[in-house]
Amino acid sequence: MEKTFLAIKPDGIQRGLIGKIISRLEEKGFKLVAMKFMLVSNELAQKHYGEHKEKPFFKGLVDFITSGPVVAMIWEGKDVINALRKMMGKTNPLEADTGTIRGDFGVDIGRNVVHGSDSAESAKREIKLFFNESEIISWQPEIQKWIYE
Ligand code: DAT
Ligand code: MG
Repeated sequence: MEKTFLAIKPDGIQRGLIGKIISRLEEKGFKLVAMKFMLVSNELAQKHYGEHKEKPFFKGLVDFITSGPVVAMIWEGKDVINALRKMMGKTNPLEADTGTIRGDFGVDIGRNVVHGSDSAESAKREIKLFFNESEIISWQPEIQKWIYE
């Protein structure tokens, strides 16, 4: 089973979307294994978005992600990295399909509600940036046998 990192950004928190977003992932059948409500420090934001350091939107992105609380989570399941990227939708919410989180809840690219790891490598890196090993819970949902064959 794969793990991925998903964060509800400050716009999602301010707009009261925490419950709706988490519900979609629970209803899909993925398993929550870590979660915290937290402020992202400038240092953590710079590391997290390191790949975009040279981009013109980098400063705005760091200012935004540090502007208020986020919900940081780890989700586990079959092909979960790719599946959550699909459930999030394209980066620009106006291009994201209806039925996706960004497609249903967002308008502007700089207010696109969620972050999700885009590969196995970034999932590993981002999980390590946001969580200690002891914060990741190994548990067996009773419903699992009705989700996986
Ligand atoms: P994603 O969040 O879909 O993985 P990304 O990694 O390319 O997208 O970019 C990270 C975040 O940076 C994205 O969620 C919103 C912001 N961003 C990306 N491209 C942008 C642009 N052209 N203008 C403003 N913000 C942008
Ligand atoms: Mg990305």
